[in-house]
Amino acid sequence: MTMSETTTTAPPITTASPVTDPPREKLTKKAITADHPTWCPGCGDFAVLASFYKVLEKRQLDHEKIVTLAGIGCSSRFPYFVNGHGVHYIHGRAVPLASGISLARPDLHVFLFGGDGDGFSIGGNHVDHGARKNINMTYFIMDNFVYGLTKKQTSPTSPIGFKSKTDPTGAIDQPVNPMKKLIAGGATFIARTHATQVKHMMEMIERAFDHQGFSVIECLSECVEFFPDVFDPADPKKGGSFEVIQEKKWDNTPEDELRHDVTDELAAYKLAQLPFPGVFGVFYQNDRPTKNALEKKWIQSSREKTGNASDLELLQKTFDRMK
Ligand SMILES: Cc1ncc(C[n+]2csc(CCOP(=O)(O)OP(=O)(O)O)c2C)c(N)n1
Ligand code: SF4
Ligand SMILES: [Mg+2]
Repeated sequence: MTMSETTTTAPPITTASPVTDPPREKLTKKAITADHPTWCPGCGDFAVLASFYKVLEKRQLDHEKIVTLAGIGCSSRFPYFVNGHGVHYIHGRAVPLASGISLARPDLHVFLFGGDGDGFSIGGNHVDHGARKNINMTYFIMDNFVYGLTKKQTSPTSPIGFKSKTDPTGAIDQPVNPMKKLIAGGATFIARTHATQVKHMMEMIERAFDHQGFSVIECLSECVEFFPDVFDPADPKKGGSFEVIQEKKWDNTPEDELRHDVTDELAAYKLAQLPFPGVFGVFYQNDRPTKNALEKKWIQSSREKTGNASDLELLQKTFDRMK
């Protein structure tokens, strides 16, 4: 059949009454839950998953726009347990994957999950670049100070003296300070929480989600199998103290002088220097433009220079140049 024949037999275009979308079903925990989590009983990561479900339920995000991504590790099994778009990707490489998705589909909610090894060891370099480029995503790092999945090797956050399969006589290397690394890297939202503090954890997830840019939360999440009780000093139920950062209210009171200005990079650095277990909450937040926004602007201005040529026309021109 020729083109002209097709045109003559095509049905006329009608201007029928507009189709209205059916009302959305409420996003419930049941709808977001996928496989039963395979973590060890008591693992801190369960609380992170429960908090994430609660935030999704509370915020009623469009189900089809939820994307969960991860590298490799116990914590990185996260996307299996969320009913949505998701990828359990390559160890340490989830930030570049998330960056591509975030830049290509800015309408999606890109959530990234992983461990201390995934984020600060093999993926450390990618975290730095995601941070400096300020690519829009919410990155949740479940820090248990150990490689859990591979059964107890020293991780970049393991404290000096930690005995593991790779350091049977005790770790001797200076650990990474996640807050300092993220501040120096250029992340524009940096927070710290604890898996036993569900309310605080949810608040941090919501604030990170609301921030435009590279938002990271470090969450102390106990590996009950290979590094038990290490986070008790920050768990009031186990005799510790969970000290929350008091943020400035800008209310001109003398008390406010002492409160933390989240836009002050040096003040954030000072908080990050505090000895373990340190403090919890938002260390740093900054409204630097995202790569998503800058790239969008650049694409628009580049397209204007071509007289708003279509993708096909641009491709054709490129091929013509190659002839
Ligand atoms: C390229 C590559 N190197 C090493 C591994 C082995 N490996 C898998 S998970 C992991 C570390 C996981 O530790 P972490 O990211 O802290 O996650 P956790 O299991 O503690 O949640 C390692 C070394 C791998 N899968 N791929
Ligand atoms: S090995 Fe540790 S991190 Fe992995 S599931 Fe078990 S308790 Fe959790
Ligand atoms: Mg770990």
